[in-house]
Amino acid sequence: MKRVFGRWMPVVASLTMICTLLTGCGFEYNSETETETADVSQNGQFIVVGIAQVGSESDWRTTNTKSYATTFTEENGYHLLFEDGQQEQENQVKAVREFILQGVDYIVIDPVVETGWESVLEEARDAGIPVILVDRQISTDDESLYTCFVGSDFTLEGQRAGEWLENYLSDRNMNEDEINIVTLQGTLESSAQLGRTEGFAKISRYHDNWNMLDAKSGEFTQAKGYEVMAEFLDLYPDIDVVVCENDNMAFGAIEAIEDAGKELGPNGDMIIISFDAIKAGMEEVMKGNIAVDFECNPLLGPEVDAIIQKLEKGEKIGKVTYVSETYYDFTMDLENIVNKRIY
Ligand code: GZL
Repeated sequence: MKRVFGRWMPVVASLTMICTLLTGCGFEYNSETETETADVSQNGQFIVVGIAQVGSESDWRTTNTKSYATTFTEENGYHLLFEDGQQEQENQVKAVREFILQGVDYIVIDPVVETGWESVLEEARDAGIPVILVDRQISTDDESLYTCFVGSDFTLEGQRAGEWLENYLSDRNMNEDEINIVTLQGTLESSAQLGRTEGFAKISRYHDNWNMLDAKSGEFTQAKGYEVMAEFLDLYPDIDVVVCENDNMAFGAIEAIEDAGKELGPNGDMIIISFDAIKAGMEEVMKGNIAVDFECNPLLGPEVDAIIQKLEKGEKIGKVTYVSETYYDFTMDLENIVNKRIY
């Protein structure tokens, strides 16, 4: 489709303001991770990208949004239309329909939940607009509804967490002990929640002595995480392991556990296994409040930029790209890594 610079001015003016607000969110951004300046054609054409973001529920999300805001800039050859879905699928669907109406060049969606996307994605396909899924996936039999996915393998993250707990317990000759486990799940039916829960279950099912006492959604937020953990502490007097499917819920759980006068850590009453490994989460690992934190890479802006640049050149791209991730636990010296952490 033809990109006419003049057509975008009124939209760009207001959205540039939104992006400015976003980039003003006080994050220190490590310029090394900013994308290479894309080729901007001499006649001032830009690639117009519409992003339908999940919301602003967590620190991870803030960094993820910042990554898009600092990648899809005019100096990199883009105009960014950005919509915050406030964790509601209907808001994201509305945003995608808006992008279609405005004839953007690419639609980027981070689907808050996996189902309910077919009709709006058919509209985007009928309009000839490529859709790139980021971070979370959708469940559909029709793979023609999106061009590709780039993000984390959540099931692998959950599986690694289960394997870590196996090693932790065997190191302490606790393989036969009764281990009471509660789980603070993320937003139900999101691929991050489904994957992490499923991955951990792939391991826990081999351990009859792992008692999966309860699981409840903390919506990936700190406030809800506090609430759910306080409830679990009332219900279960002897919790050994708390699995938090993101750091913000872990922060809420830490508060609730401390308020209940319980000790965290390998020599305390219980340990926390968390996900995201944002800087603040790793600082809790250093304090011993989180035993292990599984990384989930939020810096997807440059990944999407690279995909778009390939598509612009007519190059073939893979359907699924998983970003590389690791984990950090209490046995590691994290000082240097944490100091260098940009988010
Ligand atoms: C994971 C992402 C999740 C994070 C949460 O990639 O979808 O959503 O783990 C965020 O912090 O809210």
